[in-house]
Amino acid sequence: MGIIKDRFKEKADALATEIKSILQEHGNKVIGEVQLSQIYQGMRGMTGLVTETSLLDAQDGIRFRGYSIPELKEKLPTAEGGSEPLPEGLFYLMLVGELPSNNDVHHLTAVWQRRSHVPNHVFASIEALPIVTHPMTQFVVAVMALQTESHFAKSYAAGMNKKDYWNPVFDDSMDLIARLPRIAAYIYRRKYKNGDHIQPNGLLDWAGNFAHMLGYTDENFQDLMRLYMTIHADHEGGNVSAHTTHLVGSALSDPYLSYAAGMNGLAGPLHGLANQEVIKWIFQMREDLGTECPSIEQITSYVQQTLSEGKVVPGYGHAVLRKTDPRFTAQMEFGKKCMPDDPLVKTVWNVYEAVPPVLKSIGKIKNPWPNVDAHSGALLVHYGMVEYEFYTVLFAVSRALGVLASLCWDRALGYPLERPKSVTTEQVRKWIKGEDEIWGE
Ligand code: NMX
Ligand code: MLT
Repeated sequence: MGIIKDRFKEKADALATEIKSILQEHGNKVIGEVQLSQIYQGMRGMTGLVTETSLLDAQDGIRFRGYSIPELKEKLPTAEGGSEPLPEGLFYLMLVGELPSNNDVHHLTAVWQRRSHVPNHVFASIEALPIVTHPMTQFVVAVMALQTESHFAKSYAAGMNKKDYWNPVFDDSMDLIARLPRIAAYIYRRKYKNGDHIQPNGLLDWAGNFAHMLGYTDENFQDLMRLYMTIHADHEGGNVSAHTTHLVGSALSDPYLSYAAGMNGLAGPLHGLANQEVIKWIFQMREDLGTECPSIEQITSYVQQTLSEGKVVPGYGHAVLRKTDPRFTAQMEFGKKCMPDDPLVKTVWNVYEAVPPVLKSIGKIKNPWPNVDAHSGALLVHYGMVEYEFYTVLFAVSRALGVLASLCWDRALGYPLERPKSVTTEQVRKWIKGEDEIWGE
């Protein structure tokens, strides 16, 4: 681990020095203005955070340290016999800021294998929950139970110089990422496979081993997990899960507490839970229409019905993106390569034809195009993973890579407590009348 930690620290020290001089010279520059509507409407379009790991462009989609998803597929190391990027490589790229060598990736696989032990009390905490408990709730409870292992919490309690915060945060992040596949697989096997658990395979990479512990032996499923874990890992800093992890971490809550908080946000239907909602919605549509492969016309009127009932069309729309999500496209390409005739996957492609014109016709929806969640479930169903309530847990395991790499940067760069100013509508009323001011310090 020493090598990657040392490289990270070297990069972080250099950036900290650069940020200091940027702020000394340009700290007073104005980067934008805030309109009243923005503070009532979810701060859409307001720049208020710095996140190093990735950047989202409304038209082109996500770039991880400058690399698009097609570029990552070309440049990141793959597993032997596989063709999708190894998420270890993406993590290295987000953490260190450079493309990894094959050795770097193998090193990370070995480190995560070594650190993957999950203490028994975590499994006991999961077992204490009724089996009907949603998998995301079981997952967050397990992460909270694992917090007993936090190096940061122990070091802070013992007394630690603030310059050293990054070090135990780094160790906690590595431990947590290493342990999450085991926890997630345990929940899956507990809830859906009669508690018939599968021991880890120490010869496999992080995502391949995760697929194995879930109980899927098809090599294409392992490759799907590598792709899935790579493309869901990060979406710059403002999304609910990344922002929450960063915010809670800014109070010096340790990585277990911070990540668990972020994942409670991912569990919301407008965020990560949308992946289960998409498949639930398509299953319901197929049942209601009495056909496995509804036509584009049938889907169009079903979408109109969904909207008329005051519900969202899951998997469509985005707070920042204004084009088809490249993560959707990457999954569509996987589908075309591995399962071009699958009826559910074809339905997802028909939904892609049907939904945007309907959403465009309403006028108010800023992005009528599909996001990552519109496609993921159908690929999983193809391999037999039909238990859609589990899908957000897969998203959560992947998202750990991005939000924890960012948390390491937050502490290494010495970022302070996050605490924006709020106002009351009473103050807004007075401000409109010119009787009061709205300003920060
Ligand atoms: N279906 C129906 N209505 C929608 C949709 C949609 N897919 N997308 C946006 N709208 C509505 C939205 O609810 C709002 O209505 P109102 O003014 O009545 O409150 C209006 O259109 C304007 O919203 P936008 O400014 O276009 O979108 P916003 O930035 O507020 O929200 C989402 C973004 C992602 C929350 C929204 O598009 C949505 O609810 N999509 C469906 C859920 C989903 O797929 N979420 C997953 C996002 C990706 N992820 O993994 O996190
Ligand atoms: C994400 O991956 O976090 C989602 O697309 C939501 C977002 O970016 O706001």
